[in-house]
Amino acid sequence: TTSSLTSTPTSTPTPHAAWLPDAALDAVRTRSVAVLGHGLLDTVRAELSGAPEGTSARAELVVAVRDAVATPADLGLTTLTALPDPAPHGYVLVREAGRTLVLGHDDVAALRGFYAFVRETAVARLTGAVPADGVTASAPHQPLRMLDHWDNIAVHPVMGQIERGYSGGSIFYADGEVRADLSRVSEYARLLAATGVDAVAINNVNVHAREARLLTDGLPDVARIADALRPYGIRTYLSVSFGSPVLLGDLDTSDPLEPAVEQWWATAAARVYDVIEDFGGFLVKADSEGQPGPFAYGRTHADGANVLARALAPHDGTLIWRAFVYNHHQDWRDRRTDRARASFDHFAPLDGSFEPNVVLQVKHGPLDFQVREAVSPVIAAMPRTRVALELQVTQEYTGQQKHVCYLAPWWSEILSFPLDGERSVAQIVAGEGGGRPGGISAVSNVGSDEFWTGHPLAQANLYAFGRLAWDPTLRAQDVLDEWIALTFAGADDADLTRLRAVLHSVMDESWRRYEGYTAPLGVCFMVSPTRQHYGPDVDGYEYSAWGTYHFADRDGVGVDRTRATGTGFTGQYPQPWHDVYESLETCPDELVLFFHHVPYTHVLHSGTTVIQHIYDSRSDAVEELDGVEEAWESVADLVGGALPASFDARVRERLAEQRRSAIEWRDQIRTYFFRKSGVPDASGRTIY
Ligand code: GCW
Repeated sequence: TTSSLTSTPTSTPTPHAAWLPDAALDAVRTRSVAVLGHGLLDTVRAELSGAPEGTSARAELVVAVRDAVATPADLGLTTLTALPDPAPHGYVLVREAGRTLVLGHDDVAALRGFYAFVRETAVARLTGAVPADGVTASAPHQPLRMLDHWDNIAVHPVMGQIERGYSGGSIFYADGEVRADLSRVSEYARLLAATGVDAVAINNVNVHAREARLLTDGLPDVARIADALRPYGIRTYLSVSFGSPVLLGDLDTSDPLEPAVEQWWATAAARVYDVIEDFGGFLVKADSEGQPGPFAYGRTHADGANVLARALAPHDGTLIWRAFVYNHHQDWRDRRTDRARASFDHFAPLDGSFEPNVVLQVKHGPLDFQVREAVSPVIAAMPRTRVALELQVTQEYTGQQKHVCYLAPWWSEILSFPLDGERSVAQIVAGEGGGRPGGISAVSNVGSDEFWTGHPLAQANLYAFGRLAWDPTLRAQDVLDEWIALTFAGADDADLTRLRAVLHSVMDESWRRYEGYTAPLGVCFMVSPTRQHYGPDVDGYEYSAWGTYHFADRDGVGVDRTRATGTGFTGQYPQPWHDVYESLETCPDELVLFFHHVPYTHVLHSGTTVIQHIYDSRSDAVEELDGVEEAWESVADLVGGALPASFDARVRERLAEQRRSAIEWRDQIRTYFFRKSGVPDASGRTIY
């Protein structure tokens, strides 16, 4: 059945409760509660409605803004001599004698602390680890924790309404307008508030004509969206076209150094803040894949970004400028031009020339959200610029929400990668230990689909993104436990234990498995251009202009990005990676084809040859899917109980498609490389 794989954009089924089902809140509402403070504390009150009211000195759960309380005695606490002060944007949980006090630095933080309590209550039931009495503090590691929506108002005949969206239509737009009923947006904001996300860009970075007008005549509608997000502490951003002064104004130029253009942006920004006082700012994709940009006027990207940044500055707005700039009119014969180099070549020389409210948003890899790439060297190259890491929650290149692919292990690898030899990527973008504070953003995977994310298990990716943006040191498996504990809070203890085991066996290794049957050893792409990047096509992009080549021939495969004989990309890395990636001796196996062109007989550190690795890992990964399906089958008796029938049906439908597609990947890759190399598969497995 393919019907639910292509839900119609305007359908609005009752959304699945995701990680905030009633049962998770009910477990908290049994306590007597007191809520102290204004603003977003009203959201906490709404969440706790039905719970018995207590006094601040006796209630079992007290949620308060720090300013609303003075001494431990106000709260009936006996073990503390003074109340702790939460860090900016953070909260503190105090546990004493069966009571819990949530103290937020401000109202937004108190709301986040409340959801932390809900989470910890659920997790304690799952793992049996009941939090001990005492004080625990939490504050966001990243200053910006943002989701970008590639949603369009108009529906594209092939791409659908959301560019690279796999979850139906947009929750923001329907029938060519901003939706009249934005209750789904409020629900979304609530889910995000429970993870730590604090900003949302509501339209595609490829800004088409209709969407460009959100900045002008669409503003009252944008204000309604901001109203829906605000009660959950989430700020609204707009993607805008760099060409707006021409597109929307009466100007004949968008040259950033033209005074009239500067004035146009200042007026445009002021108009936004007239209606949305706490508006976050603009997000811009310029000079990239056909979007207008400063190059048309012979200006730099600093010139381009700064004119918008100056317009936002008087209102405390932020300008997020994407570093995804490369030549998409390349010739495959030209081996010197390297798309991986482009972002660094364009932006690193501009370090120090951006306005203070500019954040440069850099994709995690130098190519394009692949299942395996090296970390982008740009992240470590601009200490005088605020840099944000960009991830892709929507699974464009990781199975399009038809395949199970829990991405938290991949993001953890990226976030903890010691890019400058000392500091992790997470530390660098947070501005920890030097540099400027940036943040983390990601492309959302949400749509109007009943389960929000197409594949119900893909909800865990959205959840994990928010949690890792708040605390990048969390372990992927623990985050999955949180998601399970909350999502299945309604299950009884025995069922919950079984679901936990099954979900871990289905999801923990799913990203490595996906890597296993798709493009090998960091070579990237090999995806189908005609099927919107879904499924294998080894040479699909090999002779195109997009610069994403693997250069397989009869002797070998991979991209020579060395300084010695290749494109010199390795030279963009600080030590030790500068040398580690340059040499075949030290380059890690999983990236060997990203950095080197090698013969098929090249022996990997693992002891096997490149060609045999290609053969074996494709087959092994597909065989693992048997175990995945068996695991899911083992909880069939929970369907209709702990596991809703529609949830189960959707997962089964997707598992079947995953198997079909994984076999297609396996066979195309194995056959292609057998034909090219002529080397037989030593395992004797069938090559089609
Ligand atoms: O991965 C590519 C996608 C495009 C996307 C682009 C980008 C929004 O295929 O659909 O455009 O990246 O990140 O801008």
